[in-house]
Amino acid sequence: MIKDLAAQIKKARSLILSTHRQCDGDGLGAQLGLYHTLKAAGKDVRIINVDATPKKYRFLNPDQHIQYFEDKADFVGADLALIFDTNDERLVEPLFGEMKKKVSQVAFVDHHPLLKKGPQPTVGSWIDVTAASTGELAFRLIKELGCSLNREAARALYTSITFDTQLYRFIRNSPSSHLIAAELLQFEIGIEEIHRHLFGHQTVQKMAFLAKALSEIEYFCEGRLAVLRLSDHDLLSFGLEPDESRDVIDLLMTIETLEAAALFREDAPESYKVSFRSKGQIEVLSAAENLGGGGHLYAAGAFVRSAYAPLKANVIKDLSEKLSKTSY
Ligand SMILES: [Mn+2]
Repeated sequence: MIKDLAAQIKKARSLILSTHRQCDGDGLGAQLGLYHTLKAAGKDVRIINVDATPKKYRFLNPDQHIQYFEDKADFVGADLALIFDTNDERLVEPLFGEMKKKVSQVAFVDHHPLLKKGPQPTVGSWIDVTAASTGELAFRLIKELGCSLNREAARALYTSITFDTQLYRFIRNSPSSHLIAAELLQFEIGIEEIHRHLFGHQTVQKMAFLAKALSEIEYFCEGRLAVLRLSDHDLLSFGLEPDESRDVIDLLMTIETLEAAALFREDAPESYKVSFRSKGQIEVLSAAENLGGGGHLYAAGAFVRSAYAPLKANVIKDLSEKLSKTSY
């Protein structure tokens, strides 16, 4: 619970903040938001992430504040570690294993449902699935601690909330995202610039990549299901990093007839990041869990080692069965 967690943070002499690998704007903004407030309050706090920050977040100066876990010999423990935007320790490996050895307490701060098949969060974690973003949780934690916000923290938290709600489209029927954003705006954080960094920075190469990728969408279930494969060869040949394919599935979901979509991003030969989205008629979390992943009810994913054809057939079968049980 939040009160217990705030007490742990107050008690800790040293803290580490982290997030899942291939971080996104939510986990990154939440950890930077808490980092800047705790630092200003004089705490010994470090951010250690599993891998590099995608370049579109450069405006938050991540490399000035974040250490990247490369070598376990260099890893210095702490009293408390907080891991944002996941409660699945597998997404924090190999850092998580070192934390278990060298950090007295590791807690997740997250808004994803607990996995039905998979590891459970550590004792003392704070999971609230009603929050539309992890930034919202970080904001509430800062308030609970009685710390004061500053401009850098406000920019990071605004990034988190705006990214995960996709410009306030997915707010889980709660005014919280807007109310918090309104408070953050008092710091003159340059929101239009942030929106541009998050949603308006497509490159010419990205557009060329999209033109090719979108021509390869396959439709099933009378246009209610779309499936798309992005090959690592295509990403590389257009000079893109994997993070730049993150918004492709959201683009698919703007197709009016669609109820659900699956995106297969090939990270290496026969190794896929599968992403699922649904507009709400069917849940897609169980489809991700069947592949050893997790996520939210209507937005989920998994890392899978498999050849493409059987993986795709399996996913289409699963999703079309779910869709067949719903009405148009
Ligand atoms: Mn999130």
